[in-house]
Amino acid sequence: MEESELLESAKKVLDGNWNGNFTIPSATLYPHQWSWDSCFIAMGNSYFETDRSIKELEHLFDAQWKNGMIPHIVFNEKEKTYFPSPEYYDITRSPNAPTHVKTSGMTQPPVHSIACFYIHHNSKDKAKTKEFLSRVYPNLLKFHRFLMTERDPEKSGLVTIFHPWESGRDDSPIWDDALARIKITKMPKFERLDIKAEGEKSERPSDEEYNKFIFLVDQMKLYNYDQKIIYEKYPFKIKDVLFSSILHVANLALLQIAKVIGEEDVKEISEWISRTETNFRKFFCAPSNGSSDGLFYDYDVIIGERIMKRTISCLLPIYTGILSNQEAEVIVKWISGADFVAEYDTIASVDEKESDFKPLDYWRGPVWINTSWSISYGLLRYGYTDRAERVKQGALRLVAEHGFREYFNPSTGEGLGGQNFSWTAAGVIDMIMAKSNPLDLFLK
Ligand code: 9WN
Repeated sequence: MEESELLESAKKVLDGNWNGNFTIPSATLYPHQWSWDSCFIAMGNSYFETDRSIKELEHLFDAQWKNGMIPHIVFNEKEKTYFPSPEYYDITRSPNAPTHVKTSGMTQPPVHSIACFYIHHNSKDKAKTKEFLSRVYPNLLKFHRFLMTERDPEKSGLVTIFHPWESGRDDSPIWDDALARIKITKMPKFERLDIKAEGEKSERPSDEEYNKFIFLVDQMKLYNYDQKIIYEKYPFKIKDVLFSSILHVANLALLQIAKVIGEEDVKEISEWISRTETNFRKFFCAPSNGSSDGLFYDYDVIIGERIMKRTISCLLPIYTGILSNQEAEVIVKWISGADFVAEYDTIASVDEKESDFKPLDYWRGPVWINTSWSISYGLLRYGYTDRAERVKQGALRLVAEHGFREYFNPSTGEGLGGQNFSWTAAGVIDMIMAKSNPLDLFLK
């Protein structure tokens, strides 16, 4: 398929999933608005549909909680095919929850400031998008502050997540041991709807994982979504490399937004940035006593240990600009070696040598476009132009040959999960349209 044809097909996917207020991730599986999906979607739309990308994000920000949390799902109340439903989340228990709209009670990776800056950078009407940035700056600042305080009482500059769904990588093997430690005291009654929709049941999280997912939601409800109480009593608390890496870039993007709108008081943001830079290795790297493999691992706050599972998150810090050239080189070796390389030089979500690797199972092996897309920009940033181009061209080929699918078999390229998947389309648009490395806009 020609590049121009692929671009037109990608635009059609986003048009088809737009419902007038926001873009759904995919028609059968995900009929509501998802937070980080909408950010990627807005980035794709920023080249041709400025108004739509603004509307998309403002719809999301309208559902922001009083404590600054941007929820991971904003529900379309007409849609009844997704579980957990708004009734199940029952956010009315929290005084922080919005009352005019139904949302989930947790959050997702903070791509928002990056997406907002993208919209302005790619727009033809800078006056309009400057106004948009002025409008949303308080939302963004409040969200980052929520993550840097409520989700980081240690002041490490690294974010603690309360649920695998907050990571955006639901059934990654990273969570296995932490979930195994959780004893379900009261089994929630529910019916899974995700396995009734499109896709094979074997590609989705197992029932055992799903029971824990719902039990954790029940625990959040038990504590009325009070972040301080949850931090004290909750059984699942993990400082996540991918989440924290994205927040670092988002903080740098927020500084750029402040510059555009003439906001001079950015001390707080600069302080967050230096906290992250100071502690990133302390929490996420194994001590460099010869046993370190140079990768970055999530940190389990409850047991005070790193989670030594080789997944795509271990590589993602190349996207942050925090790494030295030597550290980046180690990551590049992993990306170019046999372990993570998937069909057409894209990157698998789990190292194929890990015992938990499963090529068809969601975040346990398949290739996802958003992570390969982000890593290709990280590679470019550190001067690995050839490898970056291979990852990018590979991702485009994967989609051209196997469709706008949710994820892909790393060994065969076969498309899996939802069809006409929005962020896959958005990634394709951006990878075709970006004139230079977008990370250069933010990173020093
Ligand atoms: C739970 C919508 C979302 C993505 C996540 C992906 C998946 C939801 C689910 O779909 O998660 O939030 O029901 O499986 O893991 O990254 O945002 O596309």
